[in-house]
Amino acid sequence: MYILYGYWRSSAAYRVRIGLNLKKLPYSHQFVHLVKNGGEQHLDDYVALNPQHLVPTLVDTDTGLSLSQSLAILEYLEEKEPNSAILPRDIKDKAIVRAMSLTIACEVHPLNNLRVLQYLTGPLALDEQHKLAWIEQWIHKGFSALEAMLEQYSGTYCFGNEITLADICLIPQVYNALRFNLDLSAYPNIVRIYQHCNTHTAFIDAAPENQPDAQ
Ligand SMILES: N[C@@H](CCC(=O)N[C@@H](CS)C(=O)NCC(=O)O)C(=O)O
Repeated sequence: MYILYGYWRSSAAYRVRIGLNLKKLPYSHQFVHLVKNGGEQHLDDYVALNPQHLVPTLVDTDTGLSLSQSLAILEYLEEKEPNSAILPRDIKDKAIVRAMSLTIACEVHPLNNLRVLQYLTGPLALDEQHKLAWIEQWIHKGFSALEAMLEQYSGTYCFGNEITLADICLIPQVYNALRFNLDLSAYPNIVRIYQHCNTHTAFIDAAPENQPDAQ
């Protein structure tokens, strides 16, 4: 059994929800509200579990493991629960899928994380318009790079015709971009794959609006 500490709008928790759903692994939620009372990710009990002050954290009650970092969690699940694989077997294919995934998870997402935005608008006194310009800058940089990779490698999904870790990373990031009303017309492959993934129950059930803590 798994326990997922997450928040409905967290892209990184959204990734883990998709992975758990794809592998049909039952899990229970522990909600960590990232905004209320200055952010429950900073409460002592949660920091004891995850010293990074970030969601998600996955607890595996079978092994007693408590794990942070969505990509580490997804790779752990992939090795422990290999059904419905999210990484190709071929080492070159697997490396490409990881490169696509990291294009989102390392180059885009961290720059637009809540605490980064709070630092920009707090200590650095950026106004709302400049904050949005910052968000757009990093999403466009990452999506341009990914679109070129998709041109080369995509099929129905990011890599060929099977769902992989790359789709799991992409869909929450597109959700995030749409939240900020970004124009995605320059990325036809990204939009096509986003729309297609969102017809799949694993993605629909993981969507932020379908979470019990969604407001
Ligand atoms: N690289 C981490 C990122 C985790 C992360 O940034 N989580 C965000 C939500 S998507 C968070 O907890 N933010 C809280 C904050 O910024 O205070 C992962 O993939 O798990």
